[in-house]
Amino acid sequence: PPTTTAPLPRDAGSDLDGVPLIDISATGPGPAPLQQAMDLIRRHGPVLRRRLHGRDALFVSDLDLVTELADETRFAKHVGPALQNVREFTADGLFTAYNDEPNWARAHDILMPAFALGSMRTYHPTMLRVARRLVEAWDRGARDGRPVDVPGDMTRMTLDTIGLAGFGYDFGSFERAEPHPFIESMVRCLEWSMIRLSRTPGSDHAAADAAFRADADYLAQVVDDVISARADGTPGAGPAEDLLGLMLSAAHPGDGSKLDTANIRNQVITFLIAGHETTSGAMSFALYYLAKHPAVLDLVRREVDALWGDATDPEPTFEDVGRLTYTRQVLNEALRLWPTAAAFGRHAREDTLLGGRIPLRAGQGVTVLAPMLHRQPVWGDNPELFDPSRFTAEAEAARSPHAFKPFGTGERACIGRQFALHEATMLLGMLVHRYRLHDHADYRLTVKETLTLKPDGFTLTLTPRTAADRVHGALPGNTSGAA
Ligand code: HEM
Ligand code: LEH
Repeated sequence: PPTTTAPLPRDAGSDLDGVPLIDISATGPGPAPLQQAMDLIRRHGPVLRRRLHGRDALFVSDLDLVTELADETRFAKHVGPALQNVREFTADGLFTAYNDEPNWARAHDILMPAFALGSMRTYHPTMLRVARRLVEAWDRGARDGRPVDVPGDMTRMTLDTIGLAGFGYDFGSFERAEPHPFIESMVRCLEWSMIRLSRTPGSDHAAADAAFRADADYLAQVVDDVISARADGTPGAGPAEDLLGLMLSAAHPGDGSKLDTANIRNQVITFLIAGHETTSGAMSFALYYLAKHPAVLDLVRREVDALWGDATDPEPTFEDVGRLTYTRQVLNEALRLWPTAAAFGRHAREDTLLGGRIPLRAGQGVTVLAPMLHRQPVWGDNPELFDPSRFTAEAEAARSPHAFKPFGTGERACIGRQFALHEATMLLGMLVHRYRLHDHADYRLTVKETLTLKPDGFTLTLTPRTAADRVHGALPGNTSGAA
């Protein structure tokens, strides 16, 4: 696994509660703060205090402690330093709203039905249409023997999907050689949110902050275009039953209140970002593991071949996606090793002792670091091994539900989970059915952090699969011990 090469700071001593205290002020969090925190936990254990310029942050990956933190009667979501920075451009949108801001519950209650599993049936045709854009682009890559930029193209696909499915807005990402400017600005805003965490007190960041403000203003401007395309009734601006239609028209099921214009804008920015960034990383990691694990790839092939046989252009149905159970296991296993939204904050509702020994004041933040939770002993003695059989129904039923938290926890957990899983499972199935994947560059995983995680510089070459390649009518069979 990738680790940072810089020597790690030593334990600077521990408080009375026995939690190791690590001062990282000498180096700062660097360009990969999440992987640095993973390294600290590997070295010092699954609960530690990280000190940066006199500010202490508690990191937790221990299963029993995470189980406690998931208790909604004692703990709630914490909008910590990272999300406070994101709030500078998403304000009271769902993801960065404080628990007690009225717009959180209002927007949550209005939008929830649009994210229930059944609603995915509505988005399915759009997801398929955009998946086909990616397939066309990859067909051209295959024909020309040109490597495809995996995370770049996954991002093109997920952005076009949330734009069209959520807002009837077409980013047309596959017609652009470079990422859409919205993506470039958004990535810089996320980077700013992350880098800002390592600032030393007293230093001057006026230029970076001005550049950030320009990017944030541009995001807001794109969103105003998206909204006004709808308000003007511009032809092709999309059906009224999508997320934007719901936000513009729906009244709260309880008190009849509606979302105001400023909040709708914050929600659209939030959904355009949240709706694509992490899903594209998840699909990229899944493809990385498939390219590196031929036995697993073979089991996915059997599953998709059993469903779509030799069809050159299968028409995956909504129900088909539910049948791709092993493909879903692969995605879960990729999200175990690299949960693309790697951390979430919790705080105590009242002064309390975590694990009966770690004092926490009401409102004090704790960061749950999912990649290390996902490597705890509950995952067996070889947690670094990629093995989708960890996610059979039986294996899941036998394991604590708190051992796997890629979508966060409680009422502030990810609203887009089903959306992401439907989109990603369908696309992975389609790609494995259509192409042989070649790890032409003998890619070595390096993980880029822009608050979220992505494999950096990952490319593949492709050749079309032929009928002779396909296992006729094969059943997925025994999916255990697949790695
Ligand atoms: C919240 C992960 C896809 C929209 C969250 C949280 C996590 C997460 C961990 C909780 C954050 C916290 O507690 O601070 C992921 C992952 C995804 C994904 C790993 C893909 C693999 C999506 C998609 C959408 C979305 C596709 C929208 C279409 C949101 C929103 C919230 C959220 C709006 C805030 C919910 C609230 O607080 O009410 N996500 N997400 N996410 N996610 Fe996702
Ligand atoms: O701020 C937090 N913790 C630490 C810093 C940490 C970055 C090492 C601190 O200083 O106390 C707690 C919250 C960290 C969250 C970072 C991940 C954000 C991921 C954004 C994903 C948004 N999304 C997309 C789809 N659904 C949600």
